[in-house]
Amino acid sequence: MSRPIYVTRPHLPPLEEFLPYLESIWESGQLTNGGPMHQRLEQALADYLGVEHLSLVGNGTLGLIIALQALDIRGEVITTPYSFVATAHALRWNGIEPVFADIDPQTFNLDPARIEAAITPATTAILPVHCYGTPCAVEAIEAIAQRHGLRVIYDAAHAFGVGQRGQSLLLHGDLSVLSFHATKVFHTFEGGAIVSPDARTKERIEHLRNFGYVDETTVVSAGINGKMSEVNSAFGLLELKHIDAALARRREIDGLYRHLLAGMPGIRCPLPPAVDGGNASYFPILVEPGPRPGRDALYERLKQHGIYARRYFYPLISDFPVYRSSPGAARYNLPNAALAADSVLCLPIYPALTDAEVQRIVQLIADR
Ligand code: T4K
Repeated sequence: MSRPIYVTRPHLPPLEEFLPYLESIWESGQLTNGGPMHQRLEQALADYLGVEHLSLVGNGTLGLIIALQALDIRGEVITTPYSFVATAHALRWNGIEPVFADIDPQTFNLDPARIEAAITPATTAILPVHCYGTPCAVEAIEAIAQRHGLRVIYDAAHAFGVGQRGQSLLLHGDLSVLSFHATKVFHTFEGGAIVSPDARTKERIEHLRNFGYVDETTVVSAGINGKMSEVNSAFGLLELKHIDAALARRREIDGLYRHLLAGMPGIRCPLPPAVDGGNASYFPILVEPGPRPGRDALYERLKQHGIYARRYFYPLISDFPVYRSSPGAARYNLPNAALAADSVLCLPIYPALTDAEVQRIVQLIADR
């Protein structure tokens, strides 16, 4: 009986490698609130990602909530329906109305033309997602933002380590928010980070993530508990030692899938290969309509064989009852997103996945 294969499995280094970090935390007695592990991880991540100002947070969702607070975003924000539900939830938690615009079918990211068409006098910002780690049309989005005086916060939950023309993707927009959840390319069990353009914004974010405290007696904002603990930070430091090998293995798997799936009737690999700065965080395939069983039948078939692929992102965020009455949420307004939600299947991809397992998955797809 083969082991179950999930859409992802967290990378876990040998346990012995983590013990010295734990000993150090035990010795220091500092468990959270910006201790030495936290400080070291912030610096190490900023260096690794090629950014200057990075603030750790407890998870990506808190990161989005805090980022919106830091820029004092109100009113309406244009965002994508084709994402994990946390993207829109972060708006709602700030009392902001999400306005859904359609995606570009090539990239699964917000289509700049549809963003511009959705702007109203109440629009204050754009919240695009670098879906599956594919860069958004950053130049076009920034041009729109400038023309209309809007802020841009990138949900970069999938975009750890993604580069464009040798530069970090995280340098675009007013802020970028990463997720370090266990299912992500780089993880700290739970965690995330906000990348800021300057020291002042970073400082504001750091007050917000610590209840608004500046010092023992001064509170400057209605902040929240958005901190990362020392254990999570220490694990991040250890993970960073393994990240290049993990990314290399992901890219290998990405290449193997493409090779084995090439020319298979009814199956398309919609994204470019994860070379040139890609992080191979997901491996979406498009199951095209035709005589063979469709996407949902394939999803079920794989499940019967112990392979837990996922329909990221089905349903669309705009299809959930809490968002159905938001502006732009009707399916006729979002034809590309609706088609993607109904035809994409994300295949398992993670460093410990073996070539034989990839072959088995592809064989099951071929035999459907
Ligand atoms: N923005 C975007 C665009 C996002 O994708 C996300 C999160 C966020 C914002 C918010 O960031 P965080 O607040 O989460 O930091 C998962 C993750 O929970 C979620 O972080 C992620 N996006 C989303 C795309 O995927 P589920 O509901 O698919 O999780 P779950 O528990 O079904 O896990 C998927 C598979 O991973 C499981 O079948 C088995 C495997 N797994 C999972 C966990 C948690 C493991 O092997 N070990 C584990 O510990 O949402």
